[in-house]
Amino acid sequence: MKVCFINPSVDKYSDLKLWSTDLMKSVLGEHITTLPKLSVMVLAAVTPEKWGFRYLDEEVEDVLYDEIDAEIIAITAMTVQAPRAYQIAENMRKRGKIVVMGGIHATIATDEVLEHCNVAMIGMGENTWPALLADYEHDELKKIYDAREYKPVEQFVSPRIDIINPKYYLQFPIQATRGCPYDCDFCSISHSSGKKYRMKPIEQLVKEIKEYEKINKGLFKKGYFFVDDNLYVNREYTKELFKALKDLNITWQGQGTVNVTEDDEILKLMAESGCRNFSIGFESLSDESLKEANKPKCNKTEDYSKALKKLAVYGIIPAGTFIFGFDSDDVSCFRRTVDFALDQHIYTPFFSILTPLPGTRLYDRLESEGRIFDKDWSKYSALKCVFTPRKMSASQLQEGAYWASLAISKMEIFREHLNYFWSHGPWENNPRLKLVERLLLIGLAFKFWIKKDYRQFLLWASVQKNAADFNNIVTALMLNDMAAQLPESHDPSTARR
Ligand code: B12
Ligand code: SF4
Repeated sequence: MKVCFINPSVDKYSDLKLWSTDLMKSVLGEHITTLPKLSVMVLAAVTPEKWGFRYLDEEVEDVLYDEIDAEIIAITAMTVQAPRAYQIAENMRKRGKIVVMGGIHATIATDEVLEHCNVAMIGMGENTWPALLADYEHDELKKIYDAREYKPVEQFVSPRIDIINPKYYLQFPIQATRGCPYDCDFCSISHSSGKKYRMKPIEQLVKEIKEYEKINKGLFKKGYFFVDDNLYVNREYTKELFKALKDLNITWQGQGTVNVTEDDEILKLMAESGCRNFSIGFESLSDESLKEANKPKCNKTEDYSKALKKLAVYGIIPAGTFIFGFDSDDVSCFRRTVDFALDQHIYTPFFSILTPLPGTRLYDRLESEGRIFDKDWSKYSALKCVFTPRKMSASQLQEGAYWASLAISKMEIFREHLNYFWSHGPWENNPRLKLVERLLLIGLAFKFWIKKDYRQFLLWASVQKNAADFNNIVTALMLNDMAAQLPESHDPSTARR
């Protein structure tokens, strides 16, 4: 008996690609993406040994329907992946396979999923997935498996690392905690992870990282990506976690709320533990928008700039997420946010368009007001406007968000930010580039010889005395390349000539 787990691709079917742009493919290779799916690695670990297990990540492989010999096809999907998931499901069902879909979209749109798949899985899969396999063996398959009807998943299952091909991925996913006690209007977390904050025993996480390290060899070690929504909810746990990571000699990136930067002891430990890029969910510069979004009170706009400065002082690249399109946002929000990101040297700001994901309060409110005009889930990527905003038009929102992303992704801007960032170094935890890394930057500059701005940026970085962290330097190229796909756009607050 065999099962094949599929992660449907977003990039292959989208006009705006996250990683696999032509330029990136030409440098990194045809088959590379950010992360493997942690959900699949965890569910592999609770799959009984008698079941053969295959992980097919469509971001890096093709779904060759007739070559898949598994009886059960299990699909994991967030909302933006649902349309592609349904195509795969229908093609598989035509070939007599049992198709099961789980993950956040199956949890919130169960009836829709059942129109395309044999089985929908609601909630966390650690208990429901083995139950489904047992039922299949006894020919007693149900249509819905709802985690709420099983024992609550209190303990963390460690992922099976042997099911992934590390050469496909730029980073490895890790998870220390699950859940977020806050309740932001636009966020799906209460459906996927729940409000209760659960913490993995630190020894278990350390063991998992040591397993990853066995395959993380070579001159350029890959970094880790904490999929935790908020790494700073339980201070004592966070402190112990960072202390434990320190000995592992890894680098990582993660995310959390602004208040983490008020805590110097935690920031110091965070830097020492290998954190190189920390993303803060700023969401908006407007107190009114934050209130509307029910963002936790710890997100105070007056703290933003102090928070960003602190990260740089400790040698952590400041990153942050912003959302455009709240009811109180008018066309001035784009320039205001871009100016802030530039002035405050946010190296990797991520601008998204407010998206009413099904199952959220935001969705219910906009739907009841008749403001959602597009329910093609493939557009629910936070890069397309699917609703009518209050103080601008949908096209202004989309154009403004694109203009903002383009405005912050110019190579000379990344250069200015790095100059500022490196002026705080050198740091003990984030050491200056080694000679071999400098040579590699020069090598990359040759590879990009015809792209003058990349070439100049790489050559410049390679000779800066305090230059540190190879990965963050190269990230600038990726972000610039991603932004380059966006249509030429104008700031909607300025009249067009
Ligand atoms: C990592 C991540 C990503 C990665 C995905 C790549 C990857 N390979 O993982 C990246 C960074 C690319 C990403 C992108 C986006 N993401 Co994202 N992402 C996450 C994040 C932080 C972690 C997911 C994870 O690994 N969790 C840990 C695993 C163990 O848990 P899990 O995935 O929930 O899986 C469990 C259950 O869902 C279930 N399950 C899952 N699949 C299946 C399948 C079967 C068959 C069964 C039985 C059970 C099952 O069992 C698992 C174990 O309990 C989540 C938030 C979160 N904490 O979950 C958001 C999240 C999934 N992302 C979200 C969104 C909206 C996006 C974006 C669309 C928009 C954006 N601005 O972020 C973009 C898409 C852009 C694009 N073009 O791809 C939303 C999804 C909401 C929704 N309704 O779709 C989430 C929930 C965040 C949120 N705050 O709302 N994301
Ligand atoms: S703080 Fe972050 S993870 Fe928590 S509910 Fe708000 S947006 Fe979601």
